[in-house]
Amino acid sequence: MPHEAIPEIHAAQSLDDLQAVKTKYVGKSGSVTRELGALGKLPPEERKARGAEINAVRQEIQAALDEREATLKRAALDAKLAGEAIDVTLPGLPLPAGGLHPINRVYDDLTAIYERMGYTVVEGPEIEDEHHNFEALNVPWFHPARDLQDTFWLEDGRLLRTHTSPMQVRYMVDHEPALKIVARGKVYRYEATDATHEAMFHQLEGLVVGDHISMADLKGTIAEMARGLYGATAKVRFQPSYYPFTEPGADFAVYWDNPRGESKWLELGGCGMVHPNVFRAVDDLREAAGKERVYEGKTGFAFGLGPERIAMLKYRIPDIRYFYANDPRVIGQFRGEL
Ligand code: FA5
Repeated sequence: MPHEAIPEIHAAQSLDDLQAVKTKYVGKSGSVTRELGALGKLPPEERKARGAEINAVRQEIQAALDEREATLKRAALDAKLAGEAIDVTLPGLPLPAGGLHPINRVYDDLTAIYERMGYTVVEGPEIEDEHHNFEALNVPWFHPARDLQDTFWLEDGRLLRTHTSPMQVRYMVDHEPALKIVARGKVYRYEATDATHEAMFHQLEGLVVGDHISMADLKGTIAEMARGLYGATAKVRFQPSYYPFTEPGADFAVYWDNPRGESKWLELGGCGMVHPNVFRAVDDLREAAGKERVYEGKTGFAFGLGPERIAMLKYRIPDIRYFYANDPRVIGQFRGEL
C-alpha cells in the first residue's frame, strides 16, 4: 500500500499545491516528521525497525514530490513557450527606409568625377572672416563686387561665407603647390528667394595650382566633368565674365542632352585663371604664419558651381526651395535609392 501522501502528490495541480502536501507530511511539523521525532519514546528493541520503516516512507514521499515537481515545471515551461511562439516564416513589416538627399547624390557624382582626375576633396568652415571671404580674394571693402554677394553678417564681425572660394585661400595657406582640390559645402546669401535662388545653397569649388597651368587646362577639366555628368556627347560653352579673384574670368554652361529630349544649355557656374593678387594675399598670410612664400609666380585655375542647378534638371525639380522645405512628399521620392 502506498502511503496516503502519494495520491495527494499526484493530484497536485500546481507548485503551490505540491508545497502544501510537502508541508503536511515532511515539513518541520509534518506527520511523518513528527513520527520520526516520536521514535525516542519507543522501547529500544522496536526503535530500529520502526525507524527504518518511517525513513523508507519518507524517501518514497520525497521521490514522489521530486518527480511531481519536475512534471509541473516542465508543463509550465511548455505553456510559456507555446504562448511566446514566433512564426519566423511570416513576411516582415515594411520599415521606413532613408535615402540620400538629391544634393548629396549630385555631390557624390561630382566628387567621383574629380577623384578620378586625381583631385583631393576638402571641406571648410561656414562661418568665415571678412579677410578670407573677400579681401584675400581681391575684393577690398570699397569694391563694388561686394554687392554681387549680399552677406549675412554676424554680430562679432564675422559672416556666413557667401561662396566656397575662401577655401582656395585656406588650402593654399596650409599646403604648398602643386595642388588639385575640390571643396564642397553650404554657402549663404542675403537675397530674396525665388524658384532658382535660395538664401542657403551649395557650391563645389575647384582649384588647380602648379607651373604652366593654362585656360586650356581649365576648359578641358570642365569638359571632362560635363562628360562625366551627361555622357560622351556633352558640350560646354564659356562666356567672358568678371570675378575679382580671376583674370580672365568666365561663366560656363553645359549642354544637357537627355533621352527625354529636354536638351538645353545649363548655366552652371563661374571660373577663371587665379588672379595674381590672390597668390600675393596667400603668401602674405603664409608669411604672417611663419611659412615660406611659395605662390607668387605660380599659375592656376579655379571654378565654382551650384549643384542645385544640376539636381533640378536631373530630377526634374521645378523649384529650388523644395530641396530645403523638408516636405516629406519631395524627399520621400528619393527613399531607398542610394
Ligand atoms: C561665385 O560664387 C564664385 N565664387 C564662383 C567662382 C569660383 C568663379 C572660382 C571663379 C572662380 P556666383 O555668385 O556666380 O560665383 O555663383 C556661382 C554659382 O552658384 C552660380 O552659377 C549658381 O549655380 C550658384 N548660385 C549663386 N547664387 C545662388 C542662389 N541664390 N541660389 C542657388 N544657387 C546659386
